[in-house]
Amino acid sequence: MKLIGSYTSPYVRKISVILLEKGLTFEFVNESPWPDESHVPQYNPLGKVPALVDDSGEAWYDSPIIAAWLDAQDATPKLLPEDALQAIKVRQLEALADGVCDSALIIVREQLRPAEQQSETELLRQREKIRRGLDALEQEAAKGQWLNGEQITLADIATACTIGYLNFRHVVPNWCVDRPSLVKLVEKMFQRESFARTVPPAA
Ligand SMILES: N[C@@H](CCC(=O)N[C@@H](CS)C(=O)NCC(=O)O)C(=O)O
Repeated sequence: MKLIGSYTSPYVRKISVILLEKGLTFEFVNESPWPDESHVPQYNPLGKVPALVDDSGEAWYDSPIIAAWLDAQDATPKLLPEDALQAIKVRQLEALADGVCDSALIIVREQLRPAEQQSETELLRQREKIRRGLDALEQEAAKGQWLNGEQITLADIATACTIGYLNFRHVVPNWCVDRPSLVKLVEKMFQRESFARTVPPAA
């Protein structure tokens, strides 16, 4: 299996963590999606990472699909519940965490533009999405040991990757204020070997 991605992408990190948690061996192909000459579109027509190439040569994207595909393989632990409705609940939490990350990425990209071209309205709009998304995750995290009950799931991994990205890019540096359950959850996640091994390189 080959994982096409960059070391700084939170969505790629999510897939690396899943592969490590499941003990699956894979080759990491370091490929930036941004340059014109990027090879990423060979694997994903949308030109985004991650993409996963399986042993038959088929390419899978985007990260929620790759995560579901990996969970459908034999390896354990299972990160989606067997119960179909519970699995949808976990995938919705994954979408929530990924959505917060999407907004963080938009902010980072917007801030790379010359100051006079940046839209304060857009930045505020994305910050509001992040605030509401994190508040919703805090509410879920306050309910139990993990986001979906007593077992770690894809939702916990996606959430910790998103918070890891907020920390890495210093987006909303005060995200932890008044969100004690989320802090507790991600601190627990960051202690796992899979997270320690996928810390993004210093920017
Ligand atoms: N929904 C996608 C998002 C992936 C994504 O946006 N990846 C970024 C890197 S962090 C990317 O490849 N961006 C390139 C682009 O937007 O052209 C997923 O979950 O895989």
